[in-house]
Amino acid sequence: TELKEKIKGDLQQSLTGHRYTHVLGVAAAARQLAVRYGSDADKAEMAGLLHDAAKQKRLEEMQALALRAFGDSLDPVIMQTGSLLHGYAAVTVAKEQYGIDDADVLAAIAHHTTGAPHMSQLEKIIFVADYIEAGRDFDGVDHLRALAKEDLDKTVLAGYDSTITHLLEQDKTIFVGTVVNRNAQILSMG
Ligand code: DGI
Ligand code: FE
Ligand code: FE
Ligand code: FE
Repeated sequence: TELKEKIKGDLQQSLTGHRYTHVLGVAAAARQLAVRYGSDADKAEMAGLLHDAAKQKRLEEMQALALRAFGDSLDPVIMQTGSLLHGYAAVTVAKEQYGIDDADVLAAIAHHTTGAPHMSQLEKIIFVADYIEAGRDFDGVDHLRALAKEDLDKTVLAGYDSTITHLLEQDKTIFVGTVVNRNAQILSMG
């Protein structure tokens, strides 16, 4: 928890006030979800704190960070898009600045934006906490918050749907991997 205080201090310096508040909200929501679903609350809080640690870096810096953790294994679309890349870049921040080596924590950080085909419970918790943290205010957030108390998998699916619906409404491109991951989530739910 000494490490957590150090991380919070650093994030308060490197993030805007708005983003720092969001990160604390995700850490708190993740801890609550972990308790509810029987996951490790300390790992959930740590992943929540660090998930957006690279969000406000320049694209070139995100690319250099992500390259150190993932080499050339990342989809080129992710590599060229800061909004999709910042979680992968944050993995290197977690490893190199804070010595985090827990594979599940690092995967939860990496996959928080677009999800992944077969997410662990911790990955799902961070994916969901990013939507439902107390500071979020978008159409449908109350539905997601209520669903998150009932069924984590249904909330993951509803999260994908919320993002894709938002992108459709804004005439934004949809990363194909997001759709692939949503399909995998549906299939995993039988
Ligand atoms: O970092 P946050 O704002 O807390 O949230 P996030 O990491 O879940 O999402 C970051 C941004 O990425 C958000 O504006 C939505 C966008 N995004 C998520 N999935 C996709 C996407 N953008 C595109 N173009 N395609 C996607 O599939
Ligand atoms: Fe993010
Ligand atoms: Fe998200
Ligand atoms: Fe976030």
